[in-house]
Order: sequence, then structure tokens, then C-alpha cells
Amino acid sequence: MLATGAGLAAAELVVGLVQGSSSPVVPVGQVFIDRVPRSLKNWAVETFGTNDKAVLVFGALIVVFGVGIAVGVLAMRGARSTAYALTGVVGMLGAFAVLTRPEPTLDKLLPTIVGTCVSIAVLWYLAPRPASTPAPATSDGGTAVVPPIVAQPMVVPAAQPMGVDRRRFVGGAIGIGSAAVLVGGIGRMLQQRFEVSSERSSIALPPVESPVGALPADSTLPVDGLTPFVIANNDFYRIDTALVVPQVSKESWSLKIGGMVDTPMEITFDDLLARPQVERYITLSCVSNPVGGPYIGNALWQGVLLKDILDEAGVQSGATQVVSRSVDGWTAGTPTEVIMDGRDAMLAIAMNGEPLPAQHGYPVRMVVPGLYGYVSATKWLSEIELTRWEDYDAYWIPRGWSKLGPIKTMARIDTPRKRDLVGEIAVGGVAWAVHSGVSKVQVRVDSGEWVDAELGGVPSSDTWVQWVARVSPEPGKHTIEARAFDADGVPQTEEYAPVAPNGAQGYPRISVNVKPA
Ligand SMILES: Nc1nc2c(c(=O)[nH]1)N[C@H]1C(S)=C(S)[C@@H](COP(=O)(O)O)O[C@H]1N2
Ligand SMILES: [Mo]
Repeated sequence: MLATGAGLAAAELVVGLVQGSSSPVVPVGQVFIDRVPRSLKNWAVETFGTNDKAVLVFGALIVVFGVGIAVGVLAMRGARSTAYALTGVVGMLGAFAVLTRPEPTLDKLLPTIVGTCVSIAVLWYLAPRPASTPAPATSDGGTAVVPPIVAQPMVVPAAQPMGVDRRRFVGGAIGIGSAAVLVGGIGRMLQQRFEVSSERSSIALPPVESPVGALPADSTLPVDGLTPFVIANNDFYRIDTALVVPQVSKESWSLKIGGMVDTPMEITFDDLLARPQVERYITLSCVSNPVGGPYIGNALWQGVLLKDILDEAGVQSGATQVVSRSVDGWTAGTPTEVIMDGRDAMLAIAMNGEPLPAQHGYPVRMVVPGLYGYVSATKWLSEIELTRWEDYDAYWIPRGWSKLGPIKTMARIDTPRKRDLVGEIAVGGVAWAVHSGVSKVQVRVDSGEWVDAELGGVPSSDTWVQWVARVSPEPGKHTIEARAFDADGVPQTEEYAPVAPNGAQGYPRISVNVKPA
């Protein structure tokens, strides 16, 4: 465990010294994320929610330390070459994972190589080796020979006693352990140099051409327990496959636009700031949001309309799919006609009046009203390629999700949260039919008559809406359901469907127990 810990710590130090390099733990976890079957991924998300990544890293560390223990046992039993070899194999697996990531370069391998060497060196230093001379007695009178169980050699001939100087071992262990903690900590501190937080806070956002202005006063209804109309950046759900948040400097950032276009382009961050800016409230939803789930949010996005840029590049006929790629290789495929149909599909640089947070795609991401994130909302955007549906499948498609991902019309019940209630109940929540707009929300008790809810105000049809309905069921246990209608009066689908392959459906439902007054 010491050898493993020291190796990981050394790797962290190198990551802190060499910009763009990566600790092997991250790509190993990333390869795992990219390869897990959908059922396991869904189980992890359902069980751990957005803590799934922390759980994965924890699991990976348990595995790595488990192997470390096996290596240690081998080394203590005298099978030192096997122990070195196994460490080397683990290092090579790490290196292999690093090389599978986008843009593999040799300096990205450096932490893995250094970490593996340090691990082997610690093993070499701490593990007992064949005692050529009798081991010296220690000052407290005990012998410095390993206890019999440990001394049973597995690989070396049994006649050779293994020597381990206990004092040297304990001293070495304490020294190496403390050095590892220190080195790992310094490495982590140095890594902060590469974070974008300081350059991000120094950006002055350019003014927008026509500000959206104040929200309608009734966009927030006076009902306890409702979700705020605008979700603050820190509370906004985060869904992506990135095990560590990519730190992409605006200085090195550029967006390549190519494929089936007349004029391939490359745009810098400053180019983007110099273009006409728009700002729009847009509700973003994840296809993995279950009925009643939390993976949806509404924010004010600022950026440049994607249509204008694609018009400049000149989209060729037949280019039915816009593939957007992020710096970490993730891709989304969006219908060209949706981006070009006049809605406010944009390259966003700001969220709720601030430059994009790193977690939400700094420096530039896509936002397309009406489509689930997995087919449109590429964060840490690096490339846009015009292509055809039959020529390319984006990240989630081979993993069993639909090529097209329009957001399904849906209501969510956010209040009441308590089960036991008395008297009249204010049932409320949010509802969305993104880009169409919600025309009506209804509530019913125990499959009775549908009752119209009061709707809050909205700045556009691209956002969710708050709603509240008041019902007074008799004392006893009841089920309350809700449903939303889009602008054409089409209600959300009643029939239940799970999130895969194209988004959950069904009525949201709560159970309440009304007590006599
Ligand atoms: N680079 C990258 N962008 C991505 C993803 C990703 O995994 N990688 N996930 C997408 C998905 S599935 C969703 S729902 C939205 C979520 O955006 P948010 O984390 O800002 O809420 O980002 C999209 N953009
Ligand atoms: Mo998503």
C-alpha cells in the first residue's frame, strides 16, 4: 500500500508540474465510463445520482490498492521480481488508458511512468531481500528476521532466509508515507495553477444587443417549496462523462468548423466576444431525467447565434447532422434543420451573467432550445463538423440512445414534500414543453376530474413555467398526479416509459395522507 500510495503521490506531483499531463487514475476511470454497459451505467446513476463519479474514483482506488496489497504480499514472501513485474503491468495498463484519450502525447504519460518507477523503487527499498549475511540483531534484543509465516518463500528457494530489518522497515515506512502525503499534497496544490478559475473571473462579458430585461413578475409564484424560476449556477444540475472537469484556457481555445461547409472556419474566443451577443432564458434537460427527476434547469445564457456562424461557413446541401465535439472527445449529433430553423441555438459563453463555470463548459458550450443535452449541449466545445446522419454516430448513440432527442413535454410536482397534510393542499411545481411552450397544467386526485392549475409567467416558450393548483381531498390517503400540455394543446404522454432510449414519460405522482382538521 505504501508503494502504491507513493506511486500515486509522485504521479500527482508530475501532473502538477507538467501542464496537460494526467494521473493514470483519471483515464482508467474514463475508459471504464466509456465502456460500461448501459444497464450498469443506469444503475450507477440511479443509485448514486451525480455522486457516481466520486464513487467510481473511490472504487478505482480500492482496486489499485487491492492490487498493491497483492504486490506487497508477493514481495514480502520473496517473489520480488513478480512484484516488480505486476507493478509494471499495472503501470502499463494505466499508460494504455492514457493513450486511448483524445490527443495522446508523451508528456501525458509522464505521471504514469514516474509513478510506476517510484512504486517499484519503494518495493525495492522496503521488501525483504535474500539475506547474504545474517541479519543483525536489533537493539531491543529481538531478531530482525521476518516471522516464519512471512518468511515462507514462494518463488525463491526455501533454503534462503529472507532478511528484513524491522527498524529500517518501520523508519522507511513512516518516512515514505509522510513523503507521499506531502508530495501528493504539493502536487494537488500545483495543479491549481492549471485551473481556469482566475482567468474566468477576469473576463469582461461584452454587452448584448437587446437585453431580455426583467422577468415577468409572476414567473415566480408565491408558493412555498417551488423550484426557483432561474437556477443559480452552483445549484444547476451537472451531467457529463468527464471524470475531472476539463480546464480549457480561453487563450488556447478555438472552434474549428468543417466538414460539409463551403468555407471551413476557425474561431477564437476573442472572435466570439466581438460578434453580436444575444441573451436568452433557456431550459436545459437531460434525457436521463426520470419523471419527477432533478436533471433539468433553467438559466440565462449569453452567446452568439449558431445559425449566423453556420451561414457564414455555408452549409452544403445534404449536411443533415451537426456533430459537435468537446476537448475530451465527447460528441453530440444535432439536426442541422433544428439549429437553422430560427430558434436561439447558440454558442454560449455565459450563464446567469457570469462566464460559464468550468463544470458547465467553460469557455464555450452549445445550447439548443428544445433538445436534450446529449444531442445538443456540448460543453468545452472544440469542433463542429457538418455531416450526414448515416455517416456518424455521436457518443451516446452506439450506447443505445436515440439519434433524435426532442425534450418531452412534462410536469414535475415539487410541493408538497410532506406526506401528512391537513386541509387544502397547494400542489405546485414546474412544467416544460421546451420551444413550444406550456399552454396548460392540470392536476387530479385519485384519477378523478382534472383541475386546471394556475400558471406563472414566462419570458419565452423556451423555458419551464411554475404552476400551482389547490385541491381539498377528504381525510385519508390519496394519489395526486399532474400533466402538462404544449402550445398546441397536446398533453404529455400518460403511458410510462423509462429514460432510455429517448426520455422518460408518464404522469408525475405523489402520495399524501390527509389528516382530519
Ligand atoms: N463535453 C461534454 N458535453 C456534454 C456532456 C458530456 O458528457 N460531455 N453531457 C451532455 C448532457 S447528457 C447534458 S444533459 C448536458 C448537461 O449540461 P450541464 O452539466 O451544464 O447541466 O451537457 C451535455 N454536454
Ligand atoms: Mo444528459
